[in-house]
Amino acid sequence: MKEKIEAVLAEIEALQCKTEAEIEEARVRLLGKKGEITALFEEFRSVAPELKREFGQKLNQLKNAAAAKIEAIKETLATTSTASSSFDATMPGDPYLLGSRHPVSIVRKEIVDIFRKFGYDVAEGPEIEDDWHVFEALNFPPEHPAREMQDTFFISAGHPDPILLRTHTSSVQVRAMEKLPLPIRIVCPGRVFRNEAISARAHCIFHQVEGLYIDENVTFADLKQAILLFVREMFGADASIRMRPSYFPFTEPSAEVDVSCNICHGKGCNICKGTGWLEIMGCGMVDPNVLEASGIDSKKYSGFAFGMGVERIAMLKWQVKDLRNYFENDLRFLREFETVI
Ligand code: 2U9
Repeated sequence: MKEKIEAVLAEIEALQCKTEAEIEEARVRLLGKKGEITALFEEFRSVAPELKREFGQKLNQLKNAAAAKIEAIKETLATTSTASSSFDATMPGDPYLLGSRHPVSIVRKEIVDIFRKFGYDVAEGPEIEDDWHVFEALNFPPEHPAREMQDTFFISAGHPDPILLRTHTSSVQVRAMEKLPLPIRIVCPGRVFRNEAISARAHCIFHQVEGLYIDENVTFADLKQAILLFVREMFGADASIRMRPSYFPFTEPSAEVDVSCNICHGKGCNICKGTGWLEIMGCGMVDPNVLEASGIDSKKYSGFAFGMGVERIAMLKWQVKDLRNYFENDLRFLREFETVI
């Protein structure tokens, strides 16, 4: 019996289990009803009375050693398996860092959506253009300063048909007039390029939304009403407009449009420089020369056009004083628009 007890003791000492199932199997093998230690207790009954005390003690030690070893293995397994599967499906997930729309994109979309609601289609065109679509078809006289190198980026200057970066999206409207059936009612959002020194108030790249409506009997009254409706959608139902006479080669008559200052409501503040008005866009009736240049009969058709700088509208909306913020992609600036998606 002594040898058997020593053999089981050695087995307990060498015992290793990797899974819960292996632990249970070892427990049943050693301590179960038909287990090795239980069998030794059966055998203990027939041990000579003078040896019972010695073997009784040894058997109890063996049983305790087996139970303690099994308990220790269970504990080790529990801690290591907790570490390896620390995944808790009930914990809140890691937040996704969503990007946000750029403020210029937010305002451009707002402007375009308003005109789409009024029934305008959206038209886009190339940023790299030719002289005809940017200047000639838009009634720019040959000596106009915009045609000079210091105002326009030329890709091939001095060429008989120079290639240049568009200085306004009006070239998209020219392309539309050349190919679309009348009536035309479009808005043209896009990036434009002007050879300007970069400062808080000017940049060599900016964004415009221009619009064009050509049909029979389109009048200045239609233009005024379209702009008033747009301004009320964009700046609030209590906004009003005023128009000041202006000049553009492509429109006649032409006007600059001011909106009532939505900060001081006409009282005068430092945003509107005490005037109560903010300049937001230019507009006018399409010059008959421009209609004719694209093959539209100016006796039968008339039209209005308007144009605005998206960064300027965004500056007014959020009172951003320095235009350069819109181009530098500084995350501290862009994150201020995260909730505006
Ligand atoms: C065609 C005919 C006429 C588009 C127009 C303006 C007035 C205008 C400026 C506002 C600020 C440009 O971004 S800005 O510098 N635009 O004042 N644009 S009328 O007139 C057109 C366009 C296309 C065929």
